[in-house]
Amino acid sequence: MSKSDIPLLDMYRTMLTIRRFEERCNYLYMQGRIPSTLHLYIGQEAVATGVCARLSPEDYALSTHRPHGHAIAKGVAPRTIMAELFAKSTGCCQAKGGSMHVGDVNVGMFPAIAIVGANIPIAAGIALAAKRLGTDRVVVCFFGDGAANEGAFHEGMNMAAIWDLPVVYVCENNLYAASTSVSVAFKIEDIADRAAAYGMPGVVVDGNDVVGVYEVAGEAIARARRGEGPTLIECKTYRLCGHSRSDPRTYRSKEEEALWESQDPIPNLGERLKAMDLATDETLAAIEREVEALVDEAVAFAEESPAPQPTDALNHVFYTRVQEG
Ligand SMILES: Cc1ncc(C[n+]2csc(CCOP(=O)(O)OP(=O)(O)O)c2C)c(N)n1
Ligand SMILES: [Mg+2]
Repeated sequence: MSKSDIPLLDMYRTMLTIRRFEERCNYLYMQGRIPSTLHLYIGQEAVATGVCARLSPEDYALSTHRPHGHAIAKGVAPRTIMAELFAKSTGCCQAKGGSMHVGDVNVGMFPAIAIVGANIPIAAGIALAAKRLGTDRVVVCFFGDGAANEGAFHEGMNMAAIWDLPVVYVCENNLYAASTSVSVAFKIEDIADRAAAYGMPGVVVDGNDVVGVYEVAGEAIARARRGEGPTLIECKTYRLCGHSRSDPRTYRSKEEEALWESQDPIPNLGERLKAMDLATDETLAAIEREVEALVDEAVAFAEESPAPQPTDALNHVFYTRVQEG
């Protein structure tokens, strides 16, 4: 790889934006300023970033109960995500979604789906529509290790395979489904092995290495775009935070957490950028300031935005097709 081939600085900025955005969300949540719940993506930023860096705004992405990182990487404006978390009318779902449903179809980010595994067959359906409409759009479907043990995984993967649909399935194996370890939920080492059962390629990649993710995703997306069908990518990663708002994390050891903290994808990429002479400490500090300002602005926008009106409650909820003739 040559230095100019991969948008490393852009990906560093995106990863840092996701991290700082979510750290602020956590702080605001603890202050009681964000209603509902919060599942943070801290530690997994390299996955969303490396994959979405390969997508165009016309391509689609689907997410889960842990969607902020995917949404930011796919191009949803952080200020509209923050406003959504604050339940304001300027939110990306106009306050009807909240944390677990953020999205913006204008940039190809479907409102996230919090039913574990449910987005897998839906992604196949969207890919079928993209194919039948004659577009070259690709659909990326992010889900966790827990979703790979849902029936919807089998149905969606099989359908995508038999119809050679332009979809890339990205399983973020962060070693836990809430408090359940993959060691008790799977008899196999690699979830990607299941791809063989559907007749599609299965690839394992270090999900904390944004460059590795970018390369693997690039191949899978190009394959889907050529009409050659789906791929299952398993990204081995770790969430450096609790499952959701109140998680004492008693199901995992401090030693395990420390090991993964040493593999934090963001400082690791920072060091790599410096070693490659693509950045200095000052470059990285400037990106840090830029990101902090962006998050400050997102919070100010959310705070200043109006709450929805009671009369908005039924807007955009029902679709009525008027019969002609
Ligand atoms: C069908 C279904 N069952 C249970 C839940 C409750 N639930 C929410 S997140 C979660 C764990 C999901 O684990 P995983 O798929 O590995 O994603 P991660 O939380 O690790 O990102 C569960 C069981 C749900 N949302 N949907
Ligand atoms: Mg998981």
